Amino acid sequence: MLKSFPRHEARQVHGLDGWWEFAFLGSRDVEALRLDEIDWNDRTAVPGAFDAMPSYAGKRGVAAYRLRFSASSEAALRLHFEAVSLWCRVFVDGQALRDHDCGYTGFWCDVPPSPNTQRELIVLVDNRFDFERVPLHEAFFDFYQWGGIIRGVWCHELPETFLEAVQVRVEDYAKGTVTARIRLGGDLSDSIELRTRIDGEDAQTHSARVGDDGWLEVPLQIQHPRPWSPATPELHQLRVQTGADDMIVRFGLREIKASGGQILLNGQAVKLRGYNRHESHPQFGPALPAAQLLADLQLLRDLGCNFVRGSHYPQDQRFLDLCDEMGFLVWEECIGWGQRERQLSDPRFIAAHQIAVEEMVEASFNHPSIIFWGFLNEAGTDNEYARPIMEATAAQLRRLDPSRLITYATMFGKTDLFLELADVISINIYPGWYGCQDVEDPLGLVVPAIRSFLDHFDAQGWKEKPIIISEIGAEGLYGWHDPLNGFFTEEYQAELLRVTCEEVMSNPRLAGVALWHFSDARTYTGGYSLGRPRAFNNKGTLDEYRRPKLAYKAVKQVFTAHK
Ligand code: ADA
Repeated sequence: MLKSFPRHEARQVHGLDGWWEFAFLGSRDVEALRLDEIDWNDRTAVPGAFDAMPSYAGKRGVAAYRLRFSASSEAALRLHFEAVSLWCRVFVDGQALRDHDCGYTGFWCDVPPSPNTQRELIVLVDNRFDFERVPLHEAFFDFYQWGGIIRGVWCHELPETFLEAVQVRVEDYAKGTVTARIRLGGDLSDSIELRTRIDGEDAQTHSARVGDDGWLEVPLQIQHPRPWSPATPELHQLRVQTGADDMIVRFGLREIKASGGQILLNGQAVKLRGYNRHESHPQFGPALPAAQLLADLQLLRDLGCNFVRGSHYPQDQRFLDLCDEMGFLVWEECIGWGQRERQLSDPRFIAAHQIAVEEMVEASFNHPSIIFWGFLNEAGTDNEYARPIMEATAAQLRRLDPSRLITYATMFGKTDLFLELADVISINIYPGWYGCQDVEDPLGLVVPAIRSFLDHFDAQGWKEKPIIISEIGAEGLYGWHDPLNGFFTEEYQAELLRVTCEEVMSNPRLAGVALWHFSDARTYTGGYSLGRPRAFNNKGTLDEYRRPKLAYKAVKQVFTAHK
């Protein structure tokens, strides 16, 4: 089974992916449900989205999953769910252990010890929209939100003292100095004995104290530091051991800064050439097989890209591991899409969002590929009601990780109120698509629109901030051509993206682009989809099966010429 980092050599970790027993219970009330009433009449794949399977396509309701697994008796067990969408409650041996309400972040679940080696795991999953229960998910998002245990499940056997997290903070990427920040769980003594080993180098022993914030810090020097960059995606590994436990994390030595209107990677200006990407496939929903994760990156590499925006939620950890290895730069984003006052000022939403941000950073901290933390795509940032959550999230991200840049994609470019919070200004704009129904030459709008934003930001005094276009694009229906090259043709889409990419690559004021978007993705089923032929967002440069449209060649030509 493909285990993303962190990994373990000493700790027993059991992969629980496979065929699980399954029952779709529809509109049953979870609170009133008795587990012994469930008629386990089917099976399903974990990871997988049950409603991406033909038998349950489009269904919303409660689904029950069951797996019997074995683990050492009396061991303290912790289950790790990499993502369950949208809501779930976890039971072991009939006991409810915890709920979780964000469909794209991982979470842990402590399992009480038992004299038995055979355990029964049941997960009730609910993919219905319900603001009370899943405030981060809304039916109005322009991407289909499937249900199920959509990413891997692992069972960890833990000794009395164990490692909860190891974060590698790079102090000086060129000299190879780093600080390992370590969080432990279980029985803690005043002074903790640790062993560290970097790559194949000699192991070192340390004795350290846990700080007031619950972390202990160990300074480390890498003997043979190799900087990470897209051209040289060199990775290092750190193994930390304490007592009977260990954790192996992978990291890269690199520095990311914003200065003089540019994004600087290891001190050198970098122009971001890339795409927004949904984890979406007609057959698998959001639970992409390993081969597809790799295929997506191979296609992006062939297109001449160096950048991916994970729209609009944290991406699969296996995908991020591949980005580290293949040298992609990543915008990792917390779930959000177009929220306004009702959500942004609701205490349940604010609390759930704060937890999701924390879970995102915790899972993804060590990926050198991630250069931006993003949040709240296209929220109501032209309005003061958004101020508290925008300020709080920016402060939270800076506290959790001062080493990366933060940004958010705004649809309000010129009237946005919070640009001072972002290290990088990121604008979602659709010149030549939305709102151009009365225009004779819609393609002619693209370059002037882009430049007018750049002039505006400079006039507002944001000359120091890098600016990227975080979304731009047009719909192109795969295989659709007409003699007029009209809207929805592959030709119109290809030309719009060509003009855009030329401008991005030749205009020094732009630090990059994330085109909207990599591949067509299923969206709403209800009335909203009337504006989305086939109920897909068809602005993909590839269709949903990753078949290239004409835009593929157009973008590739420009991106590879400027590489
Ligand atoms: C927005 C949004 C995307 C998508 C896009 C579009 O910018 O962030 O998720 O909906 O518009 O296609 O209109």
